[in-house]
Amino acid sequence: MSGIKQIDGVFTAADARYAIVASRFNSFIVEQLVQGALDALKRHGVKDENITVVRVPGAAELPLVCQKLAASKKQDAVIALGAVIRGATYHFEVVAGESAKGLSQVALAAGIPVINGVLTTESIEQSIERAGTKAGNKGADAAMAAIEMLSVLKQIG
Ligand code: INI
Repeated sequence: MSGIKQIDGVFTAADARYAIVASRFNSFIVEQLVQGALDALKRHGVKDENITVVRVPGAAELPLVCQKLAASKKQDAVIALGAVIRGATYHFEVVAGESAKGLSQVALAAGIPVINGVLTTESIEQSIERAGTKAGNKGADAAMAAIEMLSVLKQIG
C-alpha cells in the first residue's frame, strides 16, 4: 500500500441544489445547452424542485447573477451557460474574456462551484457542434462538472 490518499469526485450529488444561469443571446444555441444540463442533472437523480433556471440578456451579464445566486446560500452549485461567437460580434474578446474572468472570480469569492459552460467559438457551426451534435453537449458537460466538484469539495471538507 502506498499510503497516498486520493480523492476523486463521484457523480452522486443528488440532494444538492443547482442553479442554471443561461443567456438569451444566441438562444438557439444556449437553449440546447440548458436542455443538456437539465438532462444530465435529472439523470443523476437531481429533483426538479432543486433546480432553478435563470435567464439573463447575454454572457456579459452571467457573472453578476451567478454571484447573487452563489451568495444567496440557497444554491450549492451554479452553472453558467452561454454562447459567444466571434463571427457574430466585434467585441468577442471583451464579452468572452469578461464573462470568463467574472465567473472564475465569483467561484473563488463564493467558495462554491460556479461552472463556466459558456461556448466561445469562431463560428455558429462550431457552437452547434458543441450544443448537442457531433462534439457532444457542453451544457451537459458543465452539469457533470458541477456534480463532480460538489463531490470533491464534500470529501476535502
Ligand atoms: N452576448 C453573448 O452572450 N454572446 C455574444 O456572442 C454576444 N455578442 O455577439 O456580442 C453577446 N453580446 C451581448 C453582451 O453579452 C451583453 O448582453 C450586452 O453587451 C449588454 O451588456
